[in-house]
Order: sequence, then structure tokens, then C-alpha cells
Amino acid sequence: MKSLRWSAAMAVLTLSGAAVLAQPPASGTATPPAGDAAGAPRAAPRGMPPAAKLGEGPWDIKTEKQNLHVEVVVRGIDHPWGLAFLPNGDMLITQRDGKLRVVRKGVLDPNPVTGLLPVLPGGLGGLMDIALHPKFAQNHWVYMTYTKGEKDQNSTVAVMRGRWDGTNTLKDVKDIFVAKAWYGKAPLPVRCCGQGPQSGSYGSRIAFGKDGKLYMTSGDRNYGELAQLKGTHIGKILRLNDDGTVPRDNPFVGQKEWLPEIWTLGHRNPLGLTFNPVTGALWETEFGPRGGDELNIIEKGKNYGWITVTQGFHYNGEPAKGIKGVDGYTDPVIAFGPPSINPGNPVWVTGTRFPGWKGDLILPTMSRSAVRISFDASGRVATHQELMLQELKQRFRDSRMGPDGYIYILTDETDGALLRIKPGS
Ligand SMILES: [Ca+2]
Repeated sequence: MKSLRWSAAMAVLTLSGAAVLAQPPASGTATPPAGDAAGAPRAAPRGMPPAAKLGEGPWDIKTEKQNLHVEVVVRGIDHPWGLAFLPNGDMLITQRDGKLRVVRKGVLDPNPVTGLLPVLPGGLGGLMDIALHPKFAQNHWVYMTYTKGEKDQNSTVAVMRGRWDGTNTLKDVKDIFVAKAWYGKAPLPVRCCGQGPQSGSYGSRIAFGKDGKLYMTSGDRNYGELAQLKGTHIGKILRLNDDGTVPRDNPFVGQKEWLPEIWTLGHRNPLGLTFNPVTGALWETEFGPRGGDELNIIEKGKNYGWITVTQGFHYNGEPAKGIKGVDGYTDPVIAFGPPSINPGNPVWVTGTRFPGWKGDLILPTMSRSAVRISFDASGRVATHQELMLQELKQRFRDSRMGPDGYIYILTDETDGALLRIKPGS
């Protein structure tokens, strides 16, 4: 059993209600290097050492409030991105390379699911998130986000929907929504602040609300100037009906120049989206500039600032904006760093298996750690955050509560894995 090497060195500062988490200097940014072209090898992010191979496990890990027993469920999945549990406990896992995998009774089916629409590979795009319809038991609908486009990286994000019948072929697959987020064709426009290639920053997390609507993040494509514009889905969170049409009660419906799917604006690269199962509030994580990664509560019609109002430093070294408290813009609940933590998709701890973590938010990060965020009695985020799971040395992309009450995490590696976290003894 290893101790947490960094917990003692972790500095936690408090800045008018927002906590800033310091963490190991070895961690870098997951923004792809400039010039990462379509089809180019997926280079390791700047500052990140090569991935260490995941050991056999299991691992017994001591954390502040819970001892953990971590085990590998499946391995050999290439950059897994999203995980959904089927009613019988089987799992569907998307791979960024466009493949959908199924885990039946705990065993990875060697044959990927067929019937999906082709995805545009390259950069950080591909097949991304997955969600089941709230009435999946009746309609068997599976939703997946992906990048769609042309070989020259003129691309956008879309949602395909298909019917899962338990075989290895998805049926009746079609696009229900294609975002008005086309971008990437040469010549690229002049952009500020050293923004990265067009093949990154797609966002594309999805989550169904209790209102039955599908919420979807759409990243800024490293063209942050568009995140504040009304007439594009770039840099927005969207709200759709389950067939991809526009709900009539969206905030900008009927307003001149606004795309009606827009729920909120001013986002950089939102790679986490999850409803709090108790309060029903929608929480989001996004990659900000260096030292400006964010945890946000998403509320109808609000502007979350990017690229105008943000904390952190730009990637070309331009001075920190450090702006908050600006009228008309919503600040993050937490701004992380510097350095950046590169947040993935967090999970709310529910059930009774992790009594020390009741109501906490576990945030996997691409900086090879997870952050535990807790809350005080009034629901306010606590200033202390716990950094953990560094001993596994893996980038973490997605996390979910299983129907068995355990926590499941996908590693974002070429030899990726699905891990199960159980309480330890
Ligand atoms: Ca923001």
C-alpha cells in the first residue's frame, strides 16, 4: 500500500469562495501541440512524460476518508471516452477511434459493435460520449457524440442515435443532430492567444436531465473568439429534445440571430457534464487556458465568460487575465491551478458503499490523478480538495457510478482500461 506522495505537499488557497488547487509540477496540459494535423500520430501533450503501463493490480490505496480497492475490469481498449451501463449490468464503451465496445458479464467482447456512422478521426476527435435514453428499457435508444467531417479537418460535432437489441449490431442508426460548428478548413483565420489546432477542443459530453432533455457540450475548437457569438454552436452547451429538435422553452428561442439550441455560452472545452442526483443541478468541467480549468454550475441562458472573461494564462504566455466578478458573466465554482489539472467527466458518489465520500464529487483528470471535491452543510464547495490515484500513473477520462454501487473509471490511454473502485478494508 502506497501513501499519497503529494497529499502533504498539496497547497490549497482560498480566493473569495473559489479554491485553487496546487498539484505536482510534472503534470502538463492536455491541449494538443500546435500543428497536430488530421491523421497525425496522437502526440503526448506538452509536458507529459510517456504513459506508464498500467500494472496488473489490484491496488489497495489509502485516502483521507476511504480506503480503496482498485481493480482492472477490462483492458486493451484504445482511448476509451464514454461509458454507459445497460440495465442488465453489461457496459457499452466508446473508443475515440470510432469503435463501440461491449462488456458482457464483465468480459470485453473482442468484436466491436457494428452499424455506427463513420467518425472523422484525427487530433482529439472521433467517437466520444455515450448515453442511454431515460426510457431505454422501453425504446432501447443509445446516443453517441462524434466528430463528423472531411479529410481536411473541416469538421463539426454530431449526435447519432441507434437501437440496441443486445446483438453486436446497432440498428436504425442516424444523426439526430449535427451542430452548426463547422470549422477547420484552410486557411484558418487569425486567432489570438496561441490557440491550438482545429482538431482539438470538441467538447461533446452528453447527459439527460430529469426534464427528459439531452444536454450536450460543444467545445470552442481552439477558436475561442466564436464562444461569445450567437450564431454558432462553437463554445456552447446545447439543450435538445430526444429526437434532436429544439425545446420550445430554451432561453434564446425566437431571439434574433441566436441559434435556438443554445442553453449557455462562453465555454472553452467542456469535457465533463453531470447532473447532481440530489439537487438536479447541472455541473460541468472545462479545460480553460493554463491554470484556468473550471468547475461550473450550468444555469439556463448564462454566459460563462470564455474567451472574454477568464482566469489563468494563455498558452502563448500572454499575461494572466485573472478576471472574475464581471457583470453579466458567471464565474466558475472552482478555478484550478496553475498548473492545469485537465478535468474529465466527474461522478457524484451515491449509495452506501462509500460512507466517507457521501455526496462528494470525484473528478478524474488527464493529469493522472483524481480530485475529490466535498461540500459543507449548506452545499457550498469545501476549500480543501483531495488529490488521489496518482500511483496508477494513468490519464483518467470518464467516471460513473455502477448499478452495483462501485465507481468505474476509464483511463485515457492507447492501452486503455476500465477500472472498478471498491471500498477497501
Ligand atoms: Ca469560464
